[in-house]
Formats: sequence, C-alpha cells, structure tokens
Amino acid sequence: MIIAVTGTPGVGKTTVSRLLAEKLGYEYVNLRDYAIEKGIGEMRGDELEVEVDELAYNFERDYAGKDAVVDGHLSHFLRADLVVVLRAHPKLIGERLKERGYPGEKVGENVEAELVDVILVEALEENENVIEVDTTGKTPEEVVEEILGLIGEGVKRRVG
Ligand code: DAT
Repeated sequence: MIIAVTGTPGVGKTTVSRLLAEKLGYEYVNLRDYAIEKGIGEMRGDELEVEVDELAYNFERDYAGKDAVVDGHLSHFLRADLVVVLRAHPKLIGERLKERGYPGEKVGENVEAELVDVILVEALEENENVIEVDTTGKTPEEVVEEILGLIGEGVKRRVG
C-alpha cells in the first residue's frame, strides 16, 4: 500500500511520515530526494521544479505493489492508496518557515495556501481516499496514532 503524506511546507510531513513508516514497517520515501536521485526536474535556486506527470510516471513504475509512506507536498499527485493531508494553524506554519529561514514572501505564500486549503482541494481532486488530520496542539506521536486509527477504520469499512 502506498500512503502519500502531503501538506503545506512546515506542517510536519517529514516528522510524521518517518514515524508512520516506522510504525507500519513501510519504506519511507522523501519525494524530493527521489526526484533528485532519478534526475527528474530542474533546480532553480533552492527550489526543485518538476513535471508532476513525469514524477508520477516514474514513481508508479518503481513503487507499484510496494509498501511505502511518501513524504512530499506533491505526493498527492502520485497514484496512492491513501492520501493523508496534514493541517496546522497557519500561524504555526508561518513561525516554522521563518525559523527555517524562508524569505518573507515565501512564508506569506505558504501561510496563505494553508489558510485557503490549497493542498486539500488538490488532493480531493486527485484521489478518492483522502483523510485530513489537524496536527495543531498534537505531538507527532499523537498525529501518527490518529492516522493509524483512521487507516484501521477505512480497512474495516471496506471489509465490512
Ligand atoms: P514538513 O516536512 O511538512 O516541511 P517538518 O516535518 O520538517 O515539516 O516539520 C517542521 C517543523 O515542525 C520541524 O521543526 C518539526 C516541527 N514539527 C513537526 N510536527 C510537529 C508536531 N506535531 N508538533 C510540534 N512540532 C512539530
């Protein structure tokens, strides 16, 4: 099963994805590292620009039938069995990205994207199995437990 973990930068994707993969015994895949390793996309300054179709095509070829948790703000464009959209209060996103040294304009863009549900809307357009998890005020462990609970319910619903 492929689980895509997506969300606005700073929302906690990497932290949660690593822990989720560990708990499930799945491979952890950082989508940006995967793209760089495969020579997909071009660096523009610090940013990697990729063709989403090319990324999805390659990922499908390499990971079809495998168990993996895929961490990345484009992971909802992949063929995944489940998309987890992590959310956080926009103020938290702003604080984390400032701390990360993002320029003001980039911080603003991402805070706004979180405010208006950009990634959630994209994910719902791309995939039928989307769950949204609010991380605000929760530890990464609590977030992972919530995801595992929702995965369990989904499986039960399909079986029952
Ligand atoms: P992303 O991969 O979405 O960019 P990250 O996992 O790198 O996000 O997390 C950004 C920062 O926030 C990092 O310093 C760890 C912290 N963080 C992540 N999840 C958290 C949580 N649930 N509670 C508190 N801090 C969290």
